[in-house]
Amino acid sequence: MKVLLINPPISMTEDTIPLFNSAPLGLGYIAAVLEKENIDVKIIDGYVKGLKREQIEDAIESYSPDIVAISVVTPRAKQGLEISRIVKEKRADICTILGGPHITALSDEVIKHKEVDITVIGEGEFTMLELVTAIADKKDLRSVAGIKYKKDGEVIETESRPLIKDLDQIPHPAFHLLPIGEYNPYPSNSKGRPGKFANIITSRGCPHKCTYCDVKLTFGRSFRVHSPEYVIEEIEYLYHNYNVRNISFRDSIFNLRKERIKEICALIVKRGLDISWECNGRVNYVDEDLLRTMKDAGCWQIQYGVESGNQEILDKAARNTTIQQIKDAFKLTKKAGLEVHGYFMVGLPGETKATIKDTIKLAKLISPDLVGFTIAVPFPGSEFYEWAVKNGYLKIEDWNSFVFNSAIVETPELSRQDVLDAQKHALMSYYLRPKQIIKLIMKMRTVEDLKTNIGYAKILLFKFKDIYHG
Ligand code: B12
Ligand code: SF4
Repeated sequence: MKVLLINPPISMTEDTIPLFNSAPLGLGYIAAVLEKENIDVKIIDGYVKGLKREQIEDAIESYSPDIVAISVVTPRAKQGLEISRIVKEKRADICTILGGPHITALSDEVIKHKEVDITVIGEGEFTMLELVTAIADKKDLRSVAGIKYKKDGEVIETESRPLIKDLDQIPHPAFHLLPIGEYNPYPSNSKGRPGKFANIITSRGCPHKCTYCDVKLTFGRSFRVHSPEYVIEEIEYLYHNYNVRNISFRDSIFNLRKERIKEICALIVKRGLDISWECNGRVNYVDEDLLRTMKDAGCWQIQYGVESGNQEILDKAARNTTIQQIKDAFKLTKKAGLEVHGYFMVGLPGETKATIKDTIKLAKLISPDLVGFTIAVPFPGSEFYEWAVKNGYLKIEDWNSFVFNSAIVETPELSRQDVLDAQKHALMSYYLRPKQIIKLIMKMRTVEDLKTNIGYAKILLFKFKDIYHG
């Protein structure tokens, strides 16, 4: 059995290499599980390579797989289906399997497409292994939990698959099948080390209930972790085999369990790993002791989801954070000598022009080193999506538009144009302040930094849409 795993590109026809990118770890884990059982597997990252239709066709032709399995996030739903169609046009006997966050949310809708044979709901590692084995042995698929498939024109849903209890039983992602060296979330990072970049995940699931979030569908509400030893083994592997010196921890909440993070930090120091790293953090799990330990172990930046500067909007979104916690976290993080990246949103339920002003005001007050003002996207499966559909507020239903720089929701308080204008205004008024410009200039250490900042400035002033491209 030959299995081809594909991460779809942004567009099948245009040049679209994303500005920021990271490795598709979901496919990396699936490939590792299959390889462990001696199954022939290959990954094509069409996203980072900006592959077009012809290149994908060539890849299918030259590898000649028995199964093509595609990873689908909502804005890549059309591309996922198009790749399935290409596969079926080439060879109707190739089995097409779709998985990923969008499929987990809307498997019923996707399985109806004739070019799709199987949809996978939730975590894909062991489902894929069982599926490939069952297909190879020509067994009935009914025994494979967590899928929908078609038999004699009828859609069959199997029993649901429980979440993977012990994450350490999953082998490390198959990094050797990915183009490590082509990934980078930041074109340049003055705190970075010379060497390559890689993203890793140390936990799955989140106990919080933010109404715009769909992560619960795939990973559930229980927080499951890899052991610190597993995490260090992965970093050491990347360090010694790929010269990786810059790590991005992409967990939804990296800092949820303080003692665990301290253990990971202690191991980084003990093993003499000279790395620079950054992570996603949540403002309500921060303290000085933890931040200092992180800094001593090579952390240079924390990215916090602030979302709104208005307490009512935060409460409506069930963020379970307060404005005071946000202010404290930013203060403490800066005090510990770390850079802070603040993610803000415009257009959450209840948003008005006045609440957007509160958000811009808070951004200027807490003054992150980098800010992102994204437009809130109602991903299928989230309460935000249900709210938008129920009230008739979802104005655009083209999946390609479910990206953070596209306004698809309109409420009586805010038109789509209001949301777009607010996002642009927020970014401009944040960055184009003398204080912020001086701060950026002061931080520049290398010619690379200068080039990057000129690039950002050009984008900000002339090609705004490219900031959240992808
Ligand atoms: C790191 C990250 C990125 C990175 C890398 C993404 C990548 N290539 O994997 C970057 C920065 C590039 C990125 C970009 C974007 N991202 Co992103 N990202 C994440 C993040 C934080 C972690 C991803 C990760 O590694 N997860 C761990 C792995 C193990 O999980 P996984 O990828 O979901 O895969 C598992 C299952 O989904 C399933 N599965 C996945 N693919 C397949 C395929 C098959 C065949 C099968 C059987 C199973 C399967 O099995 C996997 C293993 O269990 C997630 C949030 C999260 N906690 O997951 C958001 C998330 C995936 N991103 C999201 C979005 C929206 C985007 C963007 C569209 C943002 C934008 N610009 O508008 C782009 C699209 C990128 C693309 N591929 O086209 C959304 C997707 C929501 C949705 N319903 O589609 C998420 C869930 C966050 C959120 N709720 O907002 N992202
Ligand atoms: S947005 Fe973050 S904190 Fe909120 S539920 Fe999703 S993963 Fe958890």
